[in-house]
Amino acid sequence: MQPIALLFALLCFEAKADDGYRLWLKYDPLQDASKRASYSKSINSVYASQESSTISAAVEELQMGLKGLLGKNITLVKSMDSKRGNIVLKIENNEKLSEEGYRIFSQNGNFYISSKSEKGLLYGSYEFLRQVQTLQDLSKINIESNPKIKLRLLNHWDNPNGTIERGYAGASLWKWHELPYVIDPRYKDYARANASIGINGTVLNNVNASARFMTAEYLEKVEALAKVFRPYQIKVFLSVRFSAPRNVGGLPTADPLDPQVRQWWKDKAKEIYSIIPDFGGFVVKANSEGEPGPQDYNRTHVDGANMLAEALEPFNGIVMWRAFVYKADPNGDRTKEAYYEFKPFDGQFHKNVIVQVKNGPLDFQPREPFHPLFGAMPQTPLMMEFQLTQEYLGFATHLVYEAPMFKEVLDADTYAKGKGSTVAKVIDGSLHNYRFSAICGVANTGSDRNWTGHPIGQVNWYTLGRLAWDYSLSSEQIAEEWIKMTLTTQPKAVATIKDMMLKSREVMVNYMTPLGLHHLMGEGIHYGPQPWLDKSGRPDWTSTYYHRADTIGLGFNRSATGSNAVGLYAPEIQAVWGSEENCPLEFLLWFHHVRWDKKLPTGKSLWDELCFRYYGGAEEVKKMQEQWIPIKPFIDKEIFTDVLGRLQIQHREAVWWRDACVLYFQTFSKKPIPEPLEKPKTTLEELKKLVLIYQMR
Ligand code: BDP
Repeated sequence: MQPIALLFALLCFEAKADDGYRLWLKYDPLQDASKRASYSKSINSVYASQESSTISAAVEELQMGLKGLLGKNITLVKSMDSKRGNIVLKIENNEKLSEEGYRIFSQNGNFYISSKSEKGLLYGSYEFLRQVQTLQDLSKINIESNPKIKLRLLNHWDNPNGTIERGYAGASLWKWHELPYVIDPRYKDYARANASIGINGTVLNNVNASARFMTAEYLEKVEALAKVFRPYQIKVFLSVRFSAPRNVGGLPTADPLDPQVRQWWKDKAKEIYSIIPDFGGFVVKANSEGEPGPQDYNRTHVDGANMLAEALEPFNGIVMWRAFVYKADPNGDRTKEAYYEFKPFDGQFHKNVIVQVKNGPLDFQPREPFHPLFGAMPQTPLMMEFQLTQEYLGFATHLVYEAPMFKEVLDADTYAKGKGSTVAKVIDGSLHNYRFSAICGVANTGSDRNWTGHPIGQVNWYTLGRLAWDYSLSSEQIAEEWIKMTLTTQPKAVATIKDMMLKSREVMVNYMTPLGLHHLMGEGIHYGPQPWLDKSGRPDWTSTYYHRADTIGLGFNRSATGSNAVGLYAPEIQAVWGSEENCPLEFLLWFHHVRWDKKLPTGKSLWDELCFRYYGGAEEVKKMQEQWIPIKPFIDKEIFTDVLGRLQIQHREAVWWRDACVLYFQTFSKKPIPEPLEKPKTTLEELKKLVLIYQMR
């Protein structure tokens, strides 16, 4: 080869390096040659018994995916090819399937994807591709699958100016200033990615909402996105600003009992549906963290939610009313407030209202007990809000696989109707026979080429969809699927990456907030340690409010002798969490103020255990770095280097967390760091300055 040609070839090769854009829909040729040959032999064409834009999307994906994976053109045939090897998309009645469910099976040398509706055909097609991507045996394939939760949503905290609240992967995906005229091809890829994991709705804008989204100008833009998402069965929703009738409607009030206000929302709903006929509905953050709401007019959450619900009802829209509310009370306990505010309203919400509850009673911490509202509102559909974006989990620089955290909450038992009344059964509607079921994740996507900043952050988006569809999937299975589809199918590399991912959340808990500690993050930014923070805009935004360290011990007493937040849970739970002796160590300091010298079941004193956890967490990150290095030959170079760099930052910062917390809590415990742990190389004073630098504008 001529040198110039060689250089060109090299450049082309370089250009092909994986930038992560294709997510888990990568469709590179399968590395396993024998599997590839066997799939190629058994798949020739695709045949669809009906036509629709959704079915076309499914066919297009199957053709594109299989072409990439198998290196073979899969033709769309107008009648079943007698040569066999057809993938047949077929609408048929099957009483075991819900509207979105599907069945995949093989018969007489053909593969069938069947469903009651085009929706199931779409989801089944992605499942078929997943089977190939993860090298499953197709010869006897027989899968029947129905989603466990009806509405499976992403919540984008995106602002009209392109910024994202708590977004760490670039700017907003939505280019509002270009819409509706310019349609970024990325919108379609976003829809494909979501459909592939069963996500069927997206809330486009921040819960701290701009009233601008209620203007005709913005509704046209929203419709432009809805149009792209429609074939992929993704409905759009908007967060609304409660004061919109005043802000953009020219009314003097937004009082939900004012007839003019009520009419304004009715007219607005009519206008929205005339532009976006399949619009999903509203999300509302009201009277929370300074946002406007019905209480501004001495009305209640029910008054506000029901007004909007009545406006949307004729069009089958729904209202997702958030329960994330808390008053600034230095003597109170923030973790109890939403319960007190909402529980009395059980049964009073209009039939198309669903109350959206964060997984824990505080705010997306690395570990929280489940929210006490789950199980406590049998007559009001409750939905789950998880946070995919890593606001309190080290942004996009720390590797944290969130599935174990989500599953811990979903699997938790509320005992609302006796043993086995899990949070999952509350939110899938089965426990209380709710009219709706829904789950959402605050998106971690942005304009970064790889969508999520951290290449492994993609898995958290993937996880939300997979768990929303079927929360009985294990963290392990979800990790394995994602790794094989996204990074590598080489067995040793898969096992190593999976191991890193599965432990990552616990590792983070250990170096940030072990033993039930919470909210020790830097003020406002929520990054880096600031356990000494004792003054802020509100008392419950400080760290000292939460950890309550003193010379006697550490932790927030939420037992019956303290705030009694534990009293909001079922008696079976109170008996465990409410007793310092029985409380599992992961929630110990969440519920109890424990003496420094208290001997724990591990055999260590609280102080020693705390130190060992902080040091152990930081040490584990170092091990993760060491584990990552040998997998280099098996994954893309660009992704390898990117993750390695992030692991280096994560290790530095895990040490930062460790040192800051241990040195600070030591000023109360007055005890030495136990042997053989090495003393931090920095001083507390130096560390205090560091977080301030992070907070500088
Ligand atoms: C907090 C975030 C804040 C959000 C709020 C919410 O710090 O930016 O607006 O949650 O969920 O965690 O409304």
